[in-house]
Amino acid sequence: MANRRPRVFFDHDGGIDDYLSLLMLLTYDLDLLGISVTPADCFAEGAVPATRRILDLAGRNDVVTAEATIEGPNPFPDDWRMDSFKIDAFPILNQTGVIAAPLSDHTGQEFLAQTILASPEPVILLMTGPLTNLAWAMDEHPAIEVNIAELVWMGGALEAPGNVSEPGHDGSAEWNVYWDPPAAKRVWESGLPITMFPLDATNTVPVTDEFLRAIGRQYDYPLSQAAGTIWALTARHEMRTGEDYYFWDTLTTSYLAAPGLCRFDEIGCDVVVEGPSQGRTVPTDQGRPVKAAMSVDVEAFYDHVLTTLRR
Ligand code: AGV
Ligand code: CA
Repeated sequence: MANRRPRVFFDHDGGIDDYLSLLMLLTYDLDLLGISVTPADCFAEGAVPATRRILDLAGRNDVVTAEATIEGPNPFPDDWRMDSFKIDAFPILNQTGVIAAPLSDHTGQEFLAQTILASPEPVILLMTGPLTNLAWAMDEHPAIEVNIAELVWMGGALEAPGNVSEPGHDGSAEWNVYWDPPAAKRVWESGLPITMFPLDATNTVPVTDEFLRAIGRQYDYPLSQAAGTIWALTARHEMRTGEDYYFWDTLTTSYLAAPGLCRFDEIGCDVVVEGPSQGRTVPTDQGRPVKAAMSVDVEAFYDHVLTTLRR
């Protein structure tokens, strides 16, 4: 019998919910082939060891992590990127002072390409940050495209307003596109099947005080303890960053185990690469077809997260 577990490569960008996505992913019934860390919503010096420490905590030091080195044109605020150092310093992740989960000799972008090329079966590529490494990999190693079964991506804002509020920008873009608009455009020009989780869907699932209390009540489970501590960093997020914290990347990740939690539309979509709307994803009939999550079974999703972390 062939091994039917999905083969997944994870590219994340070290934001708070990127680590929570990793914790969830590690509980799912799939083969995690490797991880690349994009230096976008993080500093790689914090995010790479934090990722490896989480792998150690979960008993998964068979998974290799690699540090990607390409930077997009529109940097994230340093204050947000600093959260990666806080998570890397959490006592629960620093009990021994050694990290067992391996670090690749390759750059993250090369590791992503080589891992996908080497896979005997097509890979699901889960990306919870900018599309930079995929765009690079498709230019440098065009053969990877046929070995990617599906791109599952947190990014974009279709009917919903964007979440970028930077000088000179009109606010219509979501950050993962805005960090590197040409990368998104490059991926759009490919033939890859794209399943995206734009703000239209993620706006319906904020991290609420009620959710944090529910996680607190299941602190006997080590995974809930680690996740709850990470989530606590999102407290009063709007006072720091001007917006609430959402289950952006975690909703996207849940698709790999519970694809029925969202309702999807097949739509045409374009990416704006320059000017005041750069990074905007525009729905248009002439655009490139994508499958976009547009609404969520909200209570079922919160339940899914809580159940997933009871271990
Ligand atoms: O736009 C959402 C993406 C997700 O991948 N990230 C955070 C999630 O990891 C960027 C982002 C947008 N607004 C933010 C973000 C905020 N207020 N704080 C931190 N990151
Ligand atoms: Ca992210």
